[in-house]
Amino acid sequence: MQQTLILLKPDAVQRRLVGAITGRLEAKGLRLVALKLVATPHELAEAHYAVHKGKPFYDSLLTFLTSGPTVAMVWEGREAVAACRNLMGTTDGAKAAPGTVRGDFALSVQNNLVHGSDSPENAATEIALWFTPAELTKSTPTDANWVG
Ligand code: D4T
Repeated sequence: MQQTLILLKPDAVQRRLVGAITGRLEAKGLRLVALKLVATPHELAEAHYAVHKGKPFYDSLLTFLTSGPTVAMVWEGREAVAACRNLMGTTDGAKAAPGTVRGDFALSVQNNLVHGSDSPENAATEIALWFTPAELTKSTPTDANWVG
């Protein structure tokens, strides 16, 4: 089953939107595999956003991600990567579609509340950055026949 890394960034925690955002992922039918609240070390933020190194917004992005606790989660389900990206909405909160997390709760590009892996390959890399194998639970959801 496909897995994805979801981060509720420091703005989501500070704005007390953890429950609202997590509730949407649960309601969709995704299964929670791992969850923790992280005071993100600078090196972890650098590794997570390595693809953006050198871009004008890189330094401020790292400052933002290390500015307060982040909720790190792994979610699992059919097409979990695409399903989460669709629920999140596009990067710029001002332009994200209503009904998405960013469309409903964000106005900023940087402070856009949530990160979701953009491919199964990147999900595997990112999950390994944020979690040890022992932190990833395995279970069979009791509603599997209903959710698919
Ligand atoms: P993440 O990676 O956080 O899920 O966001 P996206 O996949 O939607 O967007 P992204 O990788 O292009 O950007 C990563 C992160 O950088 C911030 N950002 C982005 C920013 O501060 N200024 C910018 O101009 C851009 C393009 C927002 C998300």
